Amino acid sequence: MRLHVFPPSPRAFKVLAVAHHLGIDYQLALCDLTKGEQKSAAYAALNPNQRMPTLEDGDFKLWESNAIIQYLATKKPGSGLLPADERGRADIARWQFWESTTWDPACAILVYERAIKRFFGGGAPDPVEVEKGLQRFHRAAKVLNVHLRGRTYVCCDRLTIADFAIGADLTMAEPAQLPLEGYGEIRRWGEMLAELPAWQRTRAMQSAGR
Ligand SMILES: N[C@@H](CCC(=O)N[C@@H](CS)C(=O)NCC(=O)O)C(=O)O
Repeated sequence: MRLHVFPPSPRAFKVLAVAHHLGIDYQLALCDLTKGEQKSAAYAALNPNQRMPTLEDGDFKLWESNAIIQYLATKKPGSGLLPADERGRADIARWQFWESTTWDPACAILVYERAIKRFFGGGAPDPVEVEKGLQRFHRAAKVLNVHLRGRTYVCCDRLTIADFAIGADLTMAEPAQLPLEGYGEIRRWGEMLAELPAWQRTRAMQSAGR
């Protein structure tokens, strides 16, 4: 299996951390966004969106980080990261969809404006965009914070791919200055995730850029 990723990105983090947690043997294919490698013809043949991450497993190609982590979890059904019961699966799907439609886009505005833009020569953060990001962030964070009250994990009373999906954005909390002060439940849950060996291994790759 090959994982085409740019390790500094939270979307790559999500995929790599799940692969590490499951002990999946993979080959890392660096898709260096700073060099525009996602735009090469070879990469576009794998993922026509010209975005990372992408998984290749033999002749099977899969993009969208949430689909990739579902696929990885199905490889190790005994892990419990994707429980078999229908309500558990629906609950996980709900939170993965929420992550890709609501949480990740909110975090991504702040990540881009405050942490990434300058590396791509985009200049200083745009205050209008930052304000938009903050409003979206608070709206989403309130939902997650209330949900986590009295729960250790997002779904199913156990660690699942939903924790990895949503938690991945917290790895950018510092550089993006995600305003987590008022969200004690999210912070508590994020600290628990940060203790996972797979999380720590992936954080090291994220910092090293590979
Ligand atoms: N919804 C997609 C988002 C993928 C995505 O936007 N990836 C970004 C990096 S985090 C990318 O490859 N950007 C390169 C570009 O837009 O040129 C997923 O979760 O896989």
